[in-house]
Amino acid sequence: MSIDKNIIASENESLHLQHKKKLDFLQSEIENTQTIIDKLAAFQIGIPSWALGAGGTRFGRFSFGGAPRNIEEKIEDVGLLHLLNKNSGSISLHIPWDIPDDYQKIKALAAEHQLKFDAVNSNTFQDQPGQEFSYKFGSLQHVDAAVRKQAIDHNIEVIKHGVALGSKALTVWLADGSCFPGQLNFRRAYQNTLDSLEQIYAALPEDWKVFIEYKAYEPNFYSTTVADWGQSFSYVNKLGNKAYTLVDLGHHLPNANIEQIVALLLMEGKLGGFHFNDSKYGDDDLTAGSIKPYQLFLIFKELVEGMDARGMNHATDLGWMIDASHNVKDPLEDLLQSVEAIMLAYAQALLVDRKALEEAQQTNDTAKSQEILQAAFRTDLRPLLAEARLQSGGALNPLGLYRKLNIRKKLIDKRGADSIATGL
Ligand code: LRH
Ligand code: MN
Repeated sequence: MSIDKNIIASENESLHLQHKKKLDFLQSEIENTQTIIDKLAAFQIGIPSWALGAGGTRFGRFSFGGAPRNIEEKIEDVGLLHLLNKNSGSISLHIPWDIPDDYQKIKALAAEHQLKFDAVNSNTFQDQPGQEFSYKFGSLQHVDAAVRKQAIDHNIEVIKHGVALGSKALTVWLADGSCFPGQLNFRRAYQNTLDSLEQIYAALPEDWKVFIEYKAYEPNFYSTTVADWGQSFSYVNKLGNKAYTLVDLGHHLPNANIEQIVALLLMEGKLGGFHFNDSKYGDDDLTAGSIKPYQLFLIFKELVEGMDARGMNHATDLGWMIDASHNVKDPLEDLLQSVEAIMLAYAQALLVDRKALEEAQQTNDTAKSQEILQAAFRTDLRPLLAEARLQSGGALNPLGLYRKLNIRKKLIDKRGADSIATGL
Protein backbone atom coordinates (compact mmCIF):
# COMPACT_ATOMS: atom_id res chain seq x y z
CA MET A 1 0.00 0.00 0.00
CA SER A 2 1.68 3.23 -1.12
CA ILE A 3 0.63 6.86 -1.62
CA ASP A 4 1.44 8.79 -4.80
CA LYS A 5 3.77 11.71 -4.02
CA ASN A 6 1.52 14.01 -6.05
CA ILE A 7 -1.38 13.25 -3.70
CA ILE A 8 0.78 14.33 -0.74
CA ALA A 9 1.89 17.45 -2.65
CA SER A 10 -1.65 18.47 -3.62
CA GLU A 11 -2.92 17.88 -0.08
CA ASN A 12 -0.05 20.03 1.26
CA GLU A 13 -0.97 22.70 -1.28
CA SER A 14 -4.51 22.87 0.12
CA LEU A 15 -3.14 23.28 3.67
CA HIS A 16 -0.21 25.56 2.83
CA LEU A 17 -1.79 28.98 3.39
CA GLN A 18 -2.91 28.11 6.92
CA HIS A 19 0.45 26.46 7.63
CA LYS A 20 2.43 29.47 6.35
CA LYS A 21 0.47 31.87 8.58
CA LYS A 22 1.29 29.85 11.71
CA LEU A 23 4.92 29.33 10.64
CA ASP A 24 5.43 33.05 9.93
CA PHE A 25 4.11 33.90 13.41
CA LEU A 26 6.50 31.41 15.05
CA GLN A 27 9.43 32.66 12.95
CA SER A 28 8.60 36.22 14.06
CA GLU A 29 8.82 35.05 17.69
CA ILE A 30 11.76 32.59 17.60
CA GLU A 31 15.26 33.07 16.17
CA ASN A 32 16.93 30.57 13.79
CA THR A 33 13.97 28.23 13.48
CA GLN A 34 15.68 26.62 10.47
CA THR A 35 18.23 25.07 12.85
CA ILE A 36 15.41 23.39 14.76
CA ILE A 37 13.69 22.38 11.49
CA ASP A 38 16.90 20.75 10.21
CA LYS A 39 17.34 18.82 13.47
CA LEU A 40 13.72 17.64 13.30
CA ALA A 41 14.11 16.50 9.70
CA ALA A 42 17.22 14.47 10.62
CA PHE A 43 15.56 12.77 13.61
CA GLN A 44 14.46 9.20 12.81
CA ILE A 45 12.40 6.95 15.10
CA GLY A 46 12.39 3.14 14.95
CA ILE A 47 8.95 1.57 14.59
CA PRO A 48 8.36 -1.76 16.40
CA SER A 49 7.45 -4.61 14.04
CA TRP A 50 5.36 -6.11 16.86
CA ALA A 51 3.06 -3.10 17.16
CA LEU A 52 1.50 -2.91 13.68
CA GLY A 53 -1.54 -5.05 14.51
CA ALA A 54 -4.10 -5.07 17.29
CA GLY A 55 -2.60 -5.37 20.76
CA GLY A 56 -4.48 -6.96 23.62
CA THR A 57 -4.43 -8.05 27.20
CA ARG A 58 -5.26 -11.34 28.92
CA PHE A 59 -8.81 -10.08 29.01
CA GLY A 60 -9.13 -9.77 25.29
CA ARG A 61 -7.96 -8.53 21.89
CA PHE A 62 -10.18 -6.61 19.46
CA SER A 63 -9.11 -6.79 15.81
CA PHE A 64 -8.83 -3.68 13.57
CA GLY A 65 -8.70 -5.53 10.31
CA GLY A 66 -6.07 -5.05 7.64
CA ALA A 67 -3.26 -6.07 10.01
CA PRO A 68 0.04 -6.99 8.28
CA ARG A 69 0.23 -10.79 7.88
CA ASN A 70 3.97 -11.08 7.29
CA ILE A 71 7.24 -9.16 7.46
CA GLU A 72 6.79 -7.79 3.94
CA GLU A 73 3.45 -6.17 4.84
CA LYS A 74 4.96 -4.88 8.12
CA ILE A 75 7.72 -3.14 6.14
CA GLU A 76 5.05 -1.72 3.80
CA ASP A 77 3.12 -0.29 6.78
CA VAL A 78 6.22 1.32 8.31
CA GLY A 79 7.09 2.59 4.82
CA LEU A 80 3.65 4.22 4.70
CA LEU A 81 4.23 5.95 8.07
CA HIS A 82 7.61 7.18 6.83
CA LEU A 83 6.10 8.45 3.58
CA LEU A 84 3.65 10.53 5.62
CA ASN A 85 5.89 11.94 8.40
CA LYS A 86 9.49 11.36 7.18
CA ASN A 87 10.52 10.61 10.78
CA SER A 88 9.86 6.83 10.87
CA GLY A 89 12.99 5.78 9.01
CA SER A 90 13.66 2.40 10.60
CA ILE A 91 11.92 -0.80 11.73
CA SER A 92 12.88 -2.80 14.82
CA LEU A 93 12.34 -6.53 14.33
CA HIS A 94 11.49 -9.09 17.02
CA ILE A 95 12.81 -12.63 16.61
CA PRO A 96 11.20 -15.18 16.11
CA TRP A 97 8.04 -13.14 15.39
CA ASP A 98 9.75 -11.67 12.26
CA ILE A 99 12.34 -14.12 10.89
CA PRO A 100 13.15 -13.04 7.30
CA ASP A 101 13.02 -15.94 4.82
CA ASP A 102 15.11 -14.08 2.22
CA TYR A 103 17.48 -11.39 3.55
CA GLN A 104 18.23 -9.84 0.14
CA LYS A 105 14.51 -9.58 -0.73
CA ILE A 106 13.68 -8.07 2.67
CA LYS A 107 16.60 -5.61 2.52
CA ALA A 108 15.59 -4.56 -1.00
CA LEU A 109 11.97 -4.04 0.09
CA ALA A 110 13.08 -1.95 3.10
CA ALA A 111 15.37 0.13 0.88
CA GLU A 112 12.45 0.69 -1.50
CA HIS A 113 10.65 2.31 1.45
CA GLN A 114 13.80 4.22 2.58
CA LEU A 115 13.85 2.15 5.77
CA LYS A 116 16.80 0.87 7.80
CA PHE A 117 16.76 -2.00 10.30
CA ASP A 118 17.01 -0.73 13.88
CA ALA A 119 17.95 -2.85 16.92
CA VAL A 120 16.82 -6.49 16.67
CA ASN A 121 15.05 -7.95 19.72
CA SER A 122 15.54 -11.43 21.16
CA ASN A 123 12.71 -13.34 22.80
CA THR A 124 13.38 -15.70 25.70
CA PHE A 125 10.11 -14.80 27.42
CA GLN A 126 7.97 -17.27 25.41
CA ASP A 127 8.36 -20.97 24.60
CA GLN A 128 8.35 -21.61 20.85
CA PRO A 129 6.80 -24.77 19.35
CA GLY A 130 9.30 -27.65 19.52
CA GLN A 131 11.59 -25.77 21.91
CA GLU A 132 13.66 -28.24 23.99
CA PHE A 133 13.69 -26.39 27.31
CA SER A 134 11.01 -24.09 28.78
CA TYR A 135 11.64 -20.52 29.92
CA LYS A 136 8.92 -20.82 32.59
CA PHE A 137 11.50 -20.24 35.31
CA GLY A 138 13.62 -17.84 33.32
CA SER A 139 16.22 -17.92 30.60
CA LEU A 140 19.69 -16.38 31.19
CA GLN A 141 19.17 -16.63 34.97
CA HIS A 142 17.92 -20.24 34.88
CA VAL A 143 19.32 -22.69 37.45
CA ASP A 144 19.82 -25.22 34.61
CA ALA A 145 22.87 -24.48 32.40
CA ALA A 146 21.17 -26.23 29.45
CA VAL A 147 18.32 -23.70 29.53
CA ARG A 148 20.82 -20.82 29.78
CA LYS A 149 22.74 -22.23 26.80
CA GLN A 150 19.51 -22.43 24.76
CA ALA A 151 18.80 -18.76 25.53
CA ILE A 152 22.38 -17.68 24.80
CA ASP A 153 22.30 -19.54 21.45
CA HIS A 154 19.00 -17.81 20.58
CA ASN A 155 20.49 -14.36 21.23
CA ILE A 156 23.53 -15.23 19.09
CA GLU A 157 21.17 -16.39 16.32
CA VAL A 158 19.30 -13.06 16.59
CA ILE A 159 22.60 -11.20 16.14
CA LYS A 160 23.19 -13.22 12.94
CA HIS A 161 19.76 -12.20 11.57
CA GLY A 162 20.57 -8.59 12.44
CA VAL A 163 23.98 -8.66 10.77
CA ALA A 164 22.39 -10.05 7.59
CA LEU A 165 19.89 -7.15 7.59
CA GLY A 166 22.37 -4.38 8.41
CA SER A 167 21.15 -3.78 11.97
CA LYS A 168 23.76 -2.54 14.48
CA ALA A 169 22.30 -3.45 17.85
CA LEU A 170 20.70 -6.22 19.88
CA THR A 171 18.04 -5.43 22.49
CA VAL A 172 17.82 -7.93 25.36
CA TRP A 173 14.74 -7.69 27.55
CA LEU A 174 14.52 -10.50 30.12
CA ALA A 175 11.20 -11.46 31.73
CA ASP A 176 13.39 -13.44 34.17
CA GLY A 177 12.60 -13.13 37.89
CA SER A 178 10.34 -14.75 40.46
CA CYS A 179 6.75 -14.63 41.66
CA PHE A 180 7.21 -15.59 45.29
CA PRO A 181 9.71 -14.96 48.14
CA GLY A 182 12.13 -17.85 48.41
CA GLN A 183 11.60 -18.98 44.81
CA LEU A 184 14.91 -17.49 43.56
CA ASN A 185 18.45 -16.96 44.87
CA PHE A 186 18.93 -13.33 43.76
CA ARG A 187 22.75 -13.50 43.81
CA ARG A 188 22.90 -16.73 41.78
CA ALA A 189 20.31 -15.36 39.33
CA TYR A 190 22.42 -12.22 38.88
CA GLN A 191 25.62 -14.22 38.38
CA ASN A 192 23.99 -16.65 35.90
CA THR A 193 22.55 -13.73 33.96
CA LEU A 194 25.91 -11.93 33.87
CA ASP A 195 27.77 -15.07 32.74
CA SER A 196 25.17 -15.61 30.02
CA LEU A 197 25.27 -11.98 28.87
CA GLU A 198 29.08 -12.17 28.68
CA GLN A 199 28.77 -15.04 26.18
CA ILE A 200 26.25 -13.05 24.12
CA TYR A 201 28.49 -9.95 24.36
CA ALA A 202 31.44 -11.99 23.06
CA ALA A 203 29.41 -12.78 19.91
CA LEU A 204 28.76 -9.10 19.10
CA PRO A 205 30.43 -7.76 15.92
CA GLU A 206 32.96 -4.97 16.57
CA ASP A 207 30.64 -2.14 15.51
CA TRP A 208 27.56 -3.43 17.34
CA LYS A 209 25.88 -2.42 20.61
CA VAL A 210 23.81 -4.48 23.06
CA PHE A 211 20.96 -2.72 24.88
CA ILE A 212 19.95 -4.21 28.25
CA GLU A 213 16.32 -3.22 28.83
CA TYR A 214 15.15 -3.17 32.46
CA LYS A 215 11.59 -3.56 33.77
CA ALA A 216 10.22 -3.34 37.34
CA TYR A 217 7.70 -6.19 37.09
CA GLU A 218 5.49 -8.36 34.76
CA PRO A 219 5.38 -11.14 33.89
CA ASN A 220 7.10 -11.87 37.23
CA PHE A 221 5.43 -10.21 40.17
CA TYR A 222 7.88 -10.58 43.11
CA SER A 223 11.35 -9.93 41.62
CA THR A 224 12.77 -9.15 38.19
CA THR A 225 16.41 -9.96 37.53
CA VAL A 226 16.96 -6.74 35.52
CA ALA A 227 14.38 -4.64 37.37
CA ASP A 228 15.67 -1.08 37.27
CA TRP A 229 18.28 1.25 35.81
CA GLY A 230 20.74 0.48 38.60
CA GLN A 231 20.71 -3.26 37.91
CA SER A 232 20.97 -2.75 34.14
CA PHE A 233 23.80 -0.23 34.74
CA SER A 234 25.60 -2.78 36.91
CA TYR A 235 25.45 -5.38 34.11
CA VAL A 236 26.45 -3.05 31.27
CA ASN A 237 29.40 -1.70 33.24
CA LYS A 238 30.70 -5.21 33.78
CA LEU A 239 30.06 -6.28 30.16
CA GLY A 240 32.07 -3.59 28.39
CA ASN A 241 31.91 -0.51 26.16
CA LYS A 242 29.49 -2.04 23.64
CA ALA A 243 26.84 -2.53 26.35
CA TYR A 244 24.28 0.14 27.20
CA THR A 245 21.06 0.54 29.17
CA LEU A 246 17.75 0.87 27.29
CA VAL A 247 15.01 2.95 28.92
CA ASP A 248 11.43 1.82 28.22
CA LEU A 249 9.28 4.63 29.67
CA GLY A 250 6.65 2.13 30.91
CA HIS A 251 9.06 0.00 32.89
CA HIS A 252 9.33 2.09 36.06
CA LEU A 253 7.64 1.97 39.44
CA PRO A 254 5.01 4.73 39.91
CA ASN A 255 6.40 8.29 40.11
CA ALA A 256 9.96 7.31 39.23
CA ASN A 257 11.92 10.37 38.05
CA ILE A 258 12.78 9.06 34.57
CA GLU A 259 14.36 12.33 33.40
CA GLN A 260 16.86 12.13 36.28
CA ILE A 261 17.65 8.48 35.38
CA VAL A 262 18.23 9.58 31.78
CA ALA A 263 20.50 12.46 32.88
CA LEU A 264 22.68 10.15 35.00
CA LEU A 265 22.91 7.29 32.44
CA LEU A 266 23.86 9.83 29.77
CA MET A 267 26.47 11.42 32.06
CA GLU A 268 27.94 7.94 32.65
CA GLY A 269 28.02 7.27 28.89
CA LYS A 270 25.81 4.22 29.37
CA LEU A 271 22.50 5.37 27.90
CA GLY A 272 21.87 3.31 24.76
CA GLY A 273 18.34 4.14 23.72
CA PHE A 274 14.63 4.29 24.34
CA HIS A 275 11.35 2.50 23.96
CA PHE A 276 8.96 5.42 23.88
CA ASN A 277 5.35 5.00 25.04
CA ASP A 278 3.23 6.35 27.89
CA SER A 279 1.45 4.93 30.90
CA LYS A 280 -0.68 5.91 33.89
CA TYR A 281 -0.25 2.81 36.01
CA GLY A 282 1.98 -0.08 34.75
CA ASP A 283 3.56 -1.09 31.44
CA ASP A 284 0.45 0.19 29.67
CA ASP A 285 2.25 0.77 26.32
CA LEU A 286 -0.01 3.71 25.45
CA THR A 287 0.63 6.41 22.83
CA ALA A 288 3.76 8.43 23.62
CA GLY A 289 2.85 11.79 25.16
CA SER A 290 -0.80 10.82 25.64
CA ILE A 291 -0.73 10.73 29.47
CA LYS A 292 2.41 12.62 30.63
CA PRO A 293 3.56 14.97 27.80
CA TYR A 294 5.40 17.21 30.30
CA GLN A 295 7.50 14.22 31.47
CA LEU A 296 8.38 13.44 27.82
CA PHE A 297 9.47 17.08 27.39
CA LEU A 298 11.57 16.97 30.60
CA ILE A 299 13.24 13.75 29.37
CA PHE A 300 14.17 15.43 26.06
CA LYS A 301 15.40 18.51 27.92
CA GLU A 302 17.87 16.23 29.76
CA LEU A 303 18.72 14.42 26.51
CA VAL A 304 19.50 17.59 24.54
CA GLU A 305 21.53 19.06 27.41
CA GLY A 306 23.36 15.80 28.18
CA MET A 307 24.05 14.87 24.55
CA ASP A 308 25.40 18.37 23.79
CA ALA A 309 27.61 18.13 26.90
CA ARG A 310 29.12 14.97 25.38
CA GLY A 311 29.21 16.29 21.80
CA MET A 312 26.80 13.56 20.69
CA ASN A 313 24.79 13.65 17.45
CA HIS A 314 21.11 13.89 18.41
CA ALA A 315 19.89 11.96 15.38
CA THR A 316 22.32 9.03 15.34
CA ASP A 317 24.04 8.45 18.69
CA LEU A 318 21.14 6.94 20.64
CA GLY A 319 18.52 4.30 19.73
CA TRP A 320 15.21 6.12 19.31
CA MET A 321 12.46 3.49 19.17
CA ILE A 322 8.77 3.18 20.02
CA ASP A 323 7.37 0.22 21.94
CA ALA A 324 3.60 0.36 22.17
CA SER A 325 0.53 -1.84 22.01
CA HIS A 326 -2.72 -0.72 20.43
CA ASN A 327 -5.82 -2.06 22.17
CA VAL A 328 -8.37 0.54 21.05
CA LYS A 329 -6.64 2.78 18.43
CA ASP A 330 -5.81 2.03 14.80
CA PRO A 331 -2.14 0.94 15.11
CA LEU A 332 -0.94 3.24 12.31
CA GLU A 333 -2.83 6.27 13.70
CA ASP A 334 -1.42 5.49 17.16
CA LEU A 335 2.13 5.35 15.79
CA LEU A 336 1.65 8.60 13.82
CA GLN A 337 0.53 10.28 17.06
CA SER A 338 3.47 8.80 19.02
CA VAL A 339 6.01 10.07 16.47
CA GLU A 340 4.37 13.53 16.54
CA ALA A 341 4.51 13.66 20.37
CA ILE A 342 8.18 12.59 20.44
CA MET A 343 9.12 15.14 17.76
CA LEU A 344 7.23 17.89 19.63
CA ALA A 345 8.99 17.11 22.93
CA TYR A 346 12.35 17.20 21.11
CA ALA A 347 11.52 20.52 19.42
CA GLN A 348 10.42 22.11 22.71
CA ALA A 349 13.61 20.85 24.40
CA LEU A 350 15.65 22.52 21.63
CA LEU A 351 13.81 25.77 22.43
CA VAL A 352 14.78 25.90 26.11
CA ASP A 353 16.89 28.99 26.89
CA ARG A 354 19.72 26.95 28.45
CA LYS A 355 21.84 29.99 29.34
CA ALA A 356 19.01 31.68 31.24
CA LEU A 357 18.17 28.37 32.92
CA GLU A 358 21.79 27.96 34.02
CA GLU A 359 21.75 31.45 35.57
CA ALA A 360 18.47 30.80 37.35
CA GLN A 361 19.85 27.49 38.70
CA GLN A 362 23.09 29.13 39.81
CA THR A 363 21.07 31.74 41.75
CA ASN A 364 18.51 29.23 43.07
CA ASP A 365 15.77 31.24 41.36
CA THR A 366 13.41 28.29 41.32
CA ALA A 367 10.36 30.14 40.03
CA LYS A 368 12.43 31.53 37.15
CA SER A 369 13.74 28.05 36.27
CA GLN A 370 10.18 26.79 35.99
CA GLU A 371 9.13 29.80 33.90
CA ILE A 372 11.99 29.13 31.47
CA LEU A 373 11.12 25.43 31.09
CA GLN A 374 7.38 25.97 30.78
CA ALA A 375 7.82 28.80 28.30
CA ALA A 376 9.34 26.23 25.94
CA PHE A 377 6.78 23.53 26.82
CA ARG A 378 3.88 25.92 26.33
CA THR A 379 5.08 27.06 22.90
CA ASP A 380 3.12 25.33 20.14
CA LEU A 381 5.92 24.24 17.83
CA ARG A 382 3.75 21.99 15.66
CA PRO A 383 4.20 24.33 12.64
CA LEU A 384 7.97 23.65 12.83
CA LEU A 385 7.32 19.88 12.81
CA ALA A 386 5.01 20.37 9.81
CA GLU A 387 7.60 22.53 8.00
CA ALA A 388 10.29 19.89 8.62
CA ARG A 389 8.01 17.27 7.06
CA LEU A 390 7.21 19.59 4.14
CA GLN A 391 10.92 20.25 3.50
CA SER A 392 11.50 16.45 3.64
CA GLY A 393 8.72 15.70 1.14
CA GLY A 394 6.23 14.44 3.74
CA ALA A 395 2.68 15.46 4.64
CA LEU A 396 1.87 18.65 6.52
CA ASN A 397 -0.86 16.68 8.37
CA PRO A 398 0.00 12.92 8.31
CA LEU A 399 -2.97 11.74 10.38
CA GLY A 400 -5.39 13.95 8.41
CA LEU A 401 -4.16 12.56 5.10
CA TYR A 402 -4.14 8.95 6.41
CA ARG A 403 -7.83 9.37 7.25
CA LYS A 404 -8.72 11.32 4.11
CA LEU A 405 -7.32 8.50 1.96
CA ASN A 406 -9.21 5.84 3.99
CA ILE A 407 -6.04 3.81 4.23
CA ARG A 408 -7.36 1.47 6.95
CA LYS A 409 -10.33 0.55 4.71
CA LYS A 410 -7.94 -0.09 1.79
CA LEU A 411 -5.78 -2.31 4.04
CA ILE A 412 -8.88 -4.25 5.14
CA ASP A 413 -9.98 -4.65 1.49
CA LYS A 414 -6.53 -6.01 0.64
CA ARG A 415 -5.76 -8.11 3.75
CA GLY A 416 -9.18 -8.91 5.18
CA ALA A 417 -11.02 -7.86 8.34
CA ASP A 418 -9.51 -10.60 10.50
CA SER A 419 -5.88 -10.72 9.41
CA ILE A 420 -3.59 -11.23 12.40
CA ALA A 421 -0.07 -9.78 12.80
CA THR A 422 2.64 -11.66 14.73
CA GLY A 423 3.61 -9.86 17.94
CA LEU A 424 2.11 -9.06 21.29
C1 LRH B 1 8.68 -5.83 27.51
C2 LRH B 1 8.92 -5.05 26.23
C3 LRH B 1 10.17 -5.44 25.49
C4 LRH B 1 9.70 -6.16 24.27
C5 LRH B 1 8.31 -6.43 24.53
C6 LRH B 1 7.51 -6.52 23.29
O1 LRH B 1 7.60 -5.29 28.21
O2 LRH B 1 8.89 -3.71 26.53
O3 LRH B 1 10.82 -4.32 24.98
O4 LRH B 1 10.46 -7.20 23.91
O5 LRH B 1 7.87 -5.37 25.35
MN1 MN C 1 10.16 -2.30 25.55
